[in-house]
Amino acid sequence: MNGLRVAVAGATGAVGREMLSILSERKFPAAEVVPLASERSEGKTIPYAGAELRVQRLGHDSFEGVDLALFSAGGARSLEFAPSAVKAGAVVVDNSSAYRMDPEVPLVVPEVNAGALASHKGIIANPNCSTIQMVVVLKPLYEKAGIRRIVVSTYQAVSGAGQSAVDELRRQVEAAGSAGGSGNPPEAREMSHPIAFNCLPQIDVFLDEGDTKEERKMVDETRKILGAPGLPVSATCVRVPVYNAHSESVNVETERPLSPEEARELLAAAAGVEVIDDPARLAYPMALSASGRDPVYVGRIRRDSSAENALNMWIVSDNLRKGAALNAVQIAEALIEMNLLRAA
Ligand code: 25A
Ligand code: L14
Repeated sequence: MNGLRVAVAGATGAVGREMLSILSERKFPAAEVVPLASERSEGKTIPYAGAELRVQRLGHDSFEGVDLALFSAGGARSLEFAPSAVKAGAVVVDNSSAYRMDPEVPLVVPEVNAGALASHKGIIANPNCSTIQMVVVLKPLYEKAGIRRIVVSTYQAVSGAGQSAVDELRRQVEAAGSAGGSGNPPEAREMSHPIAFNCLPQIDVFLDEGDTKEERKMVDETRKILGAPGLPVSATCVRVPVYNAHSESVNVETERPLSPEEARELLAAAAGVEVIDDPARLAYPMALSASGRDPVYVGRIRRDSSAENALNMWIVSDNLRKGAALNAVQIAEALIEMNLLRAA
């Protein structure tokens, strides 16, 4: 193979920029990378592998000769433009929620269900960031002991809501600092309420039953990825004033007994997972140390004595990397390895 022609839709966004740097870091076999974004960014340059690439406007005609298209420009753009990319002969890895629950579309975390890629029809969906980091850890426990129920609460960074939300937290923190703590309450634009020095139990929109769409995505996507349609999953998703990396408190009830020691041993051997669990040294996963790194970190693994066969744990990962851009590039690498992606 002489190298692939790779398009990145949404290349100027928080996830898109990460996609470009991960493609280059991992020496992805790209002969050419085409950054696409909205007309706002047309003609600007963006760094890739030590060079500057000129951003082109995303259009239906952007995919001539493209082998692989990574999409991260929001669901509306994926619905509008991914079919054009497929028609032009590209395989699409889509980071939005647009196609995830489509039964024709594989929803893939390579460490968990790479086999699902074999049935793809041109579009592969990249799961929600909070779901990805949870299933990477739960899969080995599921295989060993079965899972009866999952209860998860998330502590999600602002980078998940895009570059504009990162800018908003920075603005609010700086405004509070310059007012000596006694200034006006910070103004909220990107999120429903101020996020600096606050926690917001709302990510994405509210649905009829009182859940948010983010909570619903965690339930539905976990079931689809694990191939466990009826699995009881209960999720509460919270935005916290962290710039990058999502944290999760996970309570899991297994079908068969599983000790914390056994769980630690399984997870120490699992692909993509790093165990940091040494309370005597005050060692546990944290957003600040996970940010900029690839693994899913797990710690605080302990028995929950309030239920039978129950464990508690704390899971942290970089939501822009394993939660989005890295997982998408790993999907593309798996496609190449499985001979499911060929240069046009
Ligand atoms: O539209 P939706 O469905 O509501 O969702 C879109 C939002 O979800 C984010 C995305 O992040 C956006 O906020 N998003 C989507 N999937 C995500 C996921 N899985 C996700 N976030 C996390 N996980 P974003 O704002 O970081 O990136 C948006 C990208 O989409 C491009 N885009 C938007 N509309 C488009 C379009 N592309 C083509 N056609 C359209 N109609 C968008 O390009 C961006 O690449 P852009 O040119 O409109 O925006 C570039 C502007 O972004 C700011 N910016 C981004 N990164 C930086 C930056 N500025 C400085 N430094 C940076 N590092 C600038 O303001 C620039 O002008
Ligand atoms: O479904 O933290 O990929 O706001 C994108 C935004 C996941 C959550 C998705 C956030 C969402 C993310």
